[in-house]
Amino acid sequence: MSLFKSVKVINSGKAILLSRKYGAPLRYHSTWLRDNANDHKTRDKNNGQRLISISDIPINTYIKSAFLDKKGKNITLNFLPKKKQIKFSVSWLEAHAYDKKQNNSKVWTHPDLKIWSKATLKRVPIINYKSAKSDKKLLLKWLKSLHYYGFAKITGCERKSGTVVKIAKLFGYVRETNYGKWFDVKSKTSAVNLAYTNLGLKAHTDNPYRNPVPTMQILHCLKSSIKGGDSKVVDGFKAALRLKKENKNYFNLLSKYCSRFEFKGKKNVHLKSRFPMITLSPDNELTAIHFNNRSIAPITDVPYNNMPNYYKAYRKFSSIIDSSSMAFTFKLNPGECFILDNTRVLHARTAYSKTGSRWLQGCYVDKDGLLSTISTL
Ligand code: NM2
Ligand code: OGA
Ligand code: ZN
Repeated sequence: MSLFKSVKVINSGKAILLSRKYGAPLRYHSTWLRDNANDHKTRDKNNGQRLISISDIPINTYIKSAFLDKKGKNITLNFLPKKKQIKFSVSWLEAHAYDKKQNNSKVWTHPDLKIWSKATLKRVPIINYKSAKSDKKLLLKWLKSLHYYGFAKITGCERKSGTVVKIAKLFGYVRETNYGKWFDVKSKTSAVNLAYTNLGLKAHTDNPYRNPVPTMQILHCLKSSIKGGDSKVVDGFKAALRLKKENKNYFNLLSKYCSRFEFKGKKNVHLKSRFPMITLSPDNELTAIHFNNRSIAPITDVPYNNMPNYYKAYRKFSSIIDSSSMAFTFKLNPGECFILDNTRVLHARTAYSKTGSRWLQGCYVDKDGLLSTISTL
């Protein structure tokens, strides 16, 4: 039985009205409908890409007549002045409806994001490397959790150099940077980056001095026989929401004004960027956190009168991020790795002893690959 009752041409052919058995009727404009035709003259039959452009659609496009088939599943539309017949499945139209109250659910990130703190992160999404390779269903479930929590672990990885690239290939493509396709995180003398020492690193997002920033990071442990070097992750969105709740003015300052970030490598590397520490979409949804005390450059985008309060806001945000109620703490053992959404989840490590050895390998991957893998698995 059909859930669609009728289709009617309205507004002198400038739109149609689709009546449904359940839910309010839906309207669609003639130009929108013409643009979204799915015939072989509008879209290539091999790759589905659009063959027409907006200039191919007459400005005065209108619908002369509209019919719903007997089963109530498809409609046929006749367009003029450029004669054209287009069929739509009503379920496709319903899935792409825009004639509705714009709800406030997340559209930039994902409505199912799980915002967490130490107390609410019940279980870390975890998978065994072998199962991730062999069980597509398990892999999909884990990748979705990685997306929703912005953090996940893998156990049972090979303790071999370069394994981090194989891990990246589970869901995406390595993003090469000045640090290489992948990099060793080891204590070195005259290190180009503080990450390559045995110092502690406060919670940070990686490479905020790069635009675009790498959106995911993988860190894989090969050796760990030192004292210290414990790992910590913090949900930056949770921290931003806490700041908003505790001091709206501080939240506004950190999202309105850009901070500056900079990194100078040994040769041929000088990266600079500007981002708000708390980045919002034009419709005020949290989309990214940029936070890294080691790479903040002189901040010059805040007007003189606001600078004292901006620094108070920065201090407050930093203290929320560092508060023990926020962090999930763990020890990364050889053969384990963790993956982060670097636009959201901050990571930290405690300082470690000079005796013993510690060897991690890391690489960057972009999140679009993760989302595409989730969509297609
Ligand atoms: N490393 C590990 O963003 C940063 O500077 C953190 C990045 C050197 C690639 C360290
Ligand atoms: C890094 C980093 C953490 C660690 O390399 O970016 O944050 O545990 N390392 O060494
Ligand atoms: Zn880092």
